[in-house]
Amino acid sequence: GPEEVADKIKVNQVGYLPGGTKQAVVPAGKQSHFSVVNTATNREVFRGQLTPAAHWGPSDDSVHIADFTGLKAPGEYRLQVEGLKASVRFRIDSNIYQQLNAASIKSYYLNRSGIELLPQFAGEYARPAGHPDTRVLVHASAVSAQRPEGTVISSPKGWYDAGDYNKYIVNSGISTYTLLSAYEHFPQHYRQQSLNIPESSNAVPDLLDEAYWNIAWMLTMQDPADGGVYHKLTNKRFDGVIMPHEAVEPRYVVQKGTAAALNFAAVMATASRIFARYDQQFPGLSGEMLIAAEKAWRWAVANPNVAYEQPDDIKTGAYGDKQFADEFAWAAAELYIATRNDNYYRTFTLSNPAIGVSSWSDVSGLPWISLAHHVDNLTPAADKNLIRQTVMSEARRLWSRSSESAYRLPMQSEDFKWGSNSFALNQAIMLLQGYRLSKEAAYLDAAQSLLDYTLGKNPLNTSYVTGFGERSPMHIHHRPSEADGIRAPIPGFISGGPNPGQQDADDCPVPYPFAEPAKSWLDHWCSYASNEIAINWNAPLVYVSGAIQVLTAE
Ligand code: 9MR
Repeated sequence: GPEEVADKIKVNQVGYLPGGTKQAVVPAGKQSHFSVVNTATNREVFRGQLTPAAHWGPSDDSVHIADFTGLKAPGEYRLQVEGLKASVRFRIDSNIYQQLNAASIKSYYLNRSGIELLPQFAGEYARPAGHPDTRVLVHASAVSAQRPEGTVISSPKGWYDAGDYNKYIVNSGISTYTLLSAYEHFPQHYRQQSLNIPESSNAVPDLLDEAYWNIAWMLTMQDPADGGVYHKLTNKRFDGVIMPHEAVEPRYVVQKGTAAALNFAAVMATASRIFARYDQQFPGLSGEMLIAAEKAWRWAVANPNVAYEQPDDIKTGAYGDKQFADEFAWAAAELYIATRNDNYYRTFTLSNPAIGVSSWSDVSGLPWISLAHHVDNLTPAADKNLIRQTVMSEARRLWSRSSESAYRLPMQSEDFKWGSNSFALNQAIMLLQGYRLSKEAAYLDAAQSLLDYTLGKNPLNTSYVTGFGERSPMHIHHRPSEADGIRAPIPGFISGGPNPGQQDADDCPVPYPFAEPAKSWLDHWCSYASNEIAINWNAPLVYVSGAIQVLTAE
């Protein structure tokens, strides 16, 4: 209940790596010390001093930090402070994020469109295929000379975007890219991972097989006649609470746009360089992706300002970004890395690109992440110091916010928007780039603190990932999880998280228990504004859980 969270000790409910930083949050009180107790022996194994209490704006509460980084022995523990109830149990284990990382990727398989989920892969979440999308209508907003009204195209596969059953190119951009970058940055880790998906027996890493399921769909969203890319494939209205195979409303591709073309170009350019080494398994694919990327780029250059305008008869998600400078910079950078053509680098720098923490509408961090990863292999045209310094300055900005905060988080009240957990994890991605460039532990520690936050070290004492942690979401806004008759939601999904906008309040039969930015969350099916799941929110969970697992062990 609402009042029961304030006096709780908050920990990462999944647990910690032996070599990683380990922090808990303790409500402000008279005590100055904490202890950690092994649950098997009931013995105290660690004792430490609490930091002085400090106030955190986003939750309007005062807390101490308990740091037990010095405890490295694997085992199961609780953290205790005199006068308070002990924390939930947590583990220290050298593989602690492996299962989380795998489940966060497996959730994409479980959200696939156009395929039956077989029991051998999906277990109790097996279900018939939904949305073949082999007969999709070209909407009036998308007609062209070659594809007049009434034209039917085939656009199968892809992932459902979120708790709804539609497929959106703009949001596929950052989502697919983030998964591809996880692989590009940590290939060894992902080559060893088995997700038990239908493609697991091929010689391609499962993460790439999973990404390809969506990339294959994205490729069909390009009009071969002109290279333009449709904004989305959608119903006219959101479906009710039904399973995918029961949702049979007509499907449409809607309006080509600049954001769609550039997201498409960036993803295809990134994918073309990654799939190049799997030419045997995917003959010709890498080259095909690069051609598609450049065609989409040329369409965007010729149509630099086509914003998505939701047609009157279409009521589903808009993803209606109107600023394209960041998408141009991103696509140019990915095309530059893929082709080594300096013209793309010049186009990138000419836009004087800023850096920021990315989201579906602001992708300004992504080109810098890619350039920093490839910095030692770029052509002489690239300003390598600028690339390093730009990423480091953004990581430093986040680190300094984190170090000043009572919860040790860069998150400010204004970061608690729709999908706030993805803002937290995208901050972690940027901090991890700072660590990868500098090897200064402070950046890795700050990223760990954000992962801890999403897994329970937060004002609501809740792990936001389904199936992980002692207290986790049970009623996510996700049609299959709600309609399947199974009590537990599909595992491995991160809830959008606290959102003081509460845009769904009128659609909810119960009020949100709290209004504070970091506490404005409702674990109810009705809460699409705080408790939905989405491919762009899970992707940074994949990246961060995998990266911290790998980098801490090194
Ligand atoms: O993540 C999107 C958020 O930034 C917007 O404020 C919100 C309202 O337009 O839409 C969110 O995206 C939703 C999309 O439009 C449809 N599928 C579910 C997405 C997550 O709620």
